[in-house]
Amino acid sequence: GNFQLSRGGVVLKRFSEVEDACLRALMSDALQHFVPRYHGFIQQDGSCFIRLEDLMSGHHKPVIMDCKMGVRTYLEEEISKARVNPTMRSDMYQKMVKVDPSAPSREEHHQGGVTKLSYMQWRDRSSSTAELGFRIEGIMLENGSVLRDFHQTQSSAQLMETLLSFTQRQLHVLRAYRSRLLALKEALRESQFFSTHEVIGSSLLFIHDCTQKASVWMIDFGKTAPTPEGVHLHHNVPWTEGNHEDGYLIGLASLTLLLGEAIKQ
Ligand code: 4IP
Ligand code: MN
Repeated sequence: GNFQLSRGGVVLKRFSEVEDACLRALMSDALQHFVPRYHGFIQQDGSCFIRLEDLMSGHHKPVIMDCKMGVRTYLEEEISKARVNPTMRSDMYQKMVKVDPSAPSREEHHQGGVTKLSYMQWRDRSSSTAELGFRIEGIMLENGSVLRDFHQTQSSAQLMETLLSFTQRQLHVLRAYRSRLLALKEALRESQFFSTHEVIGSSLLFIHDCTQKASVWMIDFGKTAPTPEGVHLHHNVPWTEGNHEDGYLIGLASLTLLLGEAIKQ
């Protein structure tokens, strides 16, 4: 998607002011060892790119899974946008009917469009996001092929099946992932960044290969914003409009639990 070519252990990603600010803060935070190294931004061919450590470069034929974290994947401002100035997105309507022709309301069918809010809410409800606090976005296999058809992977049983096939049931991989998540939980507890940011649309990237190496990284901070004055987030309670909660820790707990069960199987 956003990523450009990798050169010398660095990947380029289209510049975002929001993400740049997050990555800067993260480099000296308790989370620094869970985030790819940030090397600042550059101009190239008239566009601006951020330069990130290439997490795949230390791996031979890596296998990768991207899990988008949180109980919602849209910003609260999407709600006011949909109320004040609703823009009908035909591209999102198309994506929706392709997965489930019965998903749009009669009115949305009539308009051939949905608001971004409506689309994102449907995505969150019909995946494991709303209930379990994370969803699988994609998997890249050892041979480089990419699987993206997880739109309706919703139940714990479906997720378990996917986790087992992603790891090919290798115990050392499952264990390494689980301990990395436990370490992340500790780091999140200490993190100044996490206590002051609403983390929306961010992913955990799981990477392993045929050696013993397996790790998890926090990526994608394009919708991660400092919390408003006076708002203190818990990250592990339900979201209601206005409380800015992201449910990040709900997703982390779900993933940790699933890995624990996978280890026992
Ligand atoms: C995408 O939907 C993702 O939610 C994108 O988030 C989001 O970009 C897109 O919104 C939306 O169409 P699918 O994954 O179902 O295709 P992410 O970039 O985190 O994957 P935003 O801009 O919200 O980050 P649009 O408005 O960019 O189309
Ligand atoms: Mn995406």
